[in-house]
Amino acid sequence: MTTPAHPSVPHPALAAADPELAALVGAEERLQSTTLRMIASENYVSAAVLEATGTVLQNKYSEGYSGKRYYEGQQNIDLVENLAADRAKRLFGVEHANVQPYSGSPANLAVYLAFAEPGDTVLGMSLPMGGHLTHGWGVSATGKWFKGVSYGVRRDTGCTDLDEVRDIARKERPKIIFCGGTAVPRTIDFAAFAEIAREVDAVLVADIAHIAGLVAGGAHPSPAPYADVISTTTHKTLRGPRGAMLMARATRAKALDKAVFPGLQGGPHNHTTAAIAVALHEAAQPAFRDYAHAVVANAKALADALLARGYDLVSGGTDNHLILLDLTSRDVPGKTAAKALDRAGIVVNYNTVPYDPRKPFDPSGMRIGTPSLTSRGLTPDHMPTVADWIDRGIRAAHAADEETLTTIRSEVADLMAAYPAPGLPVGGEG
Ligand code: DSN
Repeated sequence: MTTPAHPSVPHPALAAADPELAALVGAEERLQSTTLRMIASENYVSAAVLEATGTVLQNKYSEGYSGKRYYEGQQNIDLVENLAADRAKRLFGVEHANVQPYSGSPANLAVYLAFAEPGDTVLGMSLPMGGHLTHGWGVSATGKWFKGVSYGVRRDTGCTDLDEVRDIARKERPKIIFCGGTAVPRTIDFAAFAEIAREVDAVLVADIAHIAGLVAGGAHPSPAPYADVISTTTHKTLRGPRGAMLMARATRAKALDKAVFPGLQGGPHNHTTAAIAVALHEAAQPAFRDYAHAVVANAKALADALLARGYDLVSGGTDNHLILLDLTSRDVPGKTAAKALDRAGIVVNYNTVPYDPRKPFDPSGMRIGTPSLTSRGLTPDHMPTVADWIDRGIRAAHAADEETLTTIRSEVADLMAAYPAPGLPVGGEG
């Protein structure tokens, strides 16, 4: 048995047992603490969520569902899973919640297993237009084993044309229709999608992975009255651990549960289930509603500040937590800009823009999100400063001006020091 390290060390047992790994964790804590994290799908979990992921629930196998397990010793695990599922049902206003999917892709795969046969047609938003791989895109198993057909956005508006979706659905008669995606800056019209799905007798899946926290906090309309299935990850705007949930009306419950287990997965990750329960509890508090609205207010303020600096935004702005910047007119590829901003302490991802003339691995755009910085307490008043940093960073990328990037990095770190990140040692003293 090794002697525990000094208790002021953030992870004493880890530091004692594996200093090499502990040093990497510390470095990541410092990175997350000192940078402006603007990847739209990321966030900071609370210390409580973080603690739940590190509990002894990690040690337990629990194939099956509460009350119907294939292993004994589930006295506590059943209650944990019930708590998470009940909280999900209450928060999202749904009849059934399965909290076992390991993450978003397995959750979506379970929907296929539940409601389609290999070779059936599925309709989703095209990946380069803002969709997700698992919505039937060709390189994904969902596009290889099913016939994926897609809708996009209009060239003139940057928004989805629901008449076009209806036309494709009438022609292709998909078994499943996905709405939602990874780079959709505008409100999703769940009612309109539901009407189309009903007309062609398709199962409507609302993939709200990106906006689940906004839905929970009342900052985006809910799909609950309209979608047959709601699929979501738990770690984006919802601010939970890396995991996923499938929610549905009671009539769809059996098929979904069977698809998750035993169809696709083995034992659920009970420590993750526990952390999901904590995150759902946090998301049910009044403060989370404020958070969700603040995420959107920050994104809108940032969009306005970028527009004022002459940038092109897909769809002209945002209704939610993300902005899709089209850098075509700036003559800086998205990847070059994103890598320069990374050196400036601003972490984003390069992204395709609709009708992108460039390749996905070197596209024309950048995706920018406000969930993480809002979790640190930044407000719309900070967004002109953030827009200035992004603008200066992009100009510096164009001019290969490393000095400016270094200057921005220290300005960013100064601001971040005043807004400690949830769940991290203060000041990133990893
Ligand atoms: N990786 C997620 C995102 O960034 O949107 C999608 O799976």
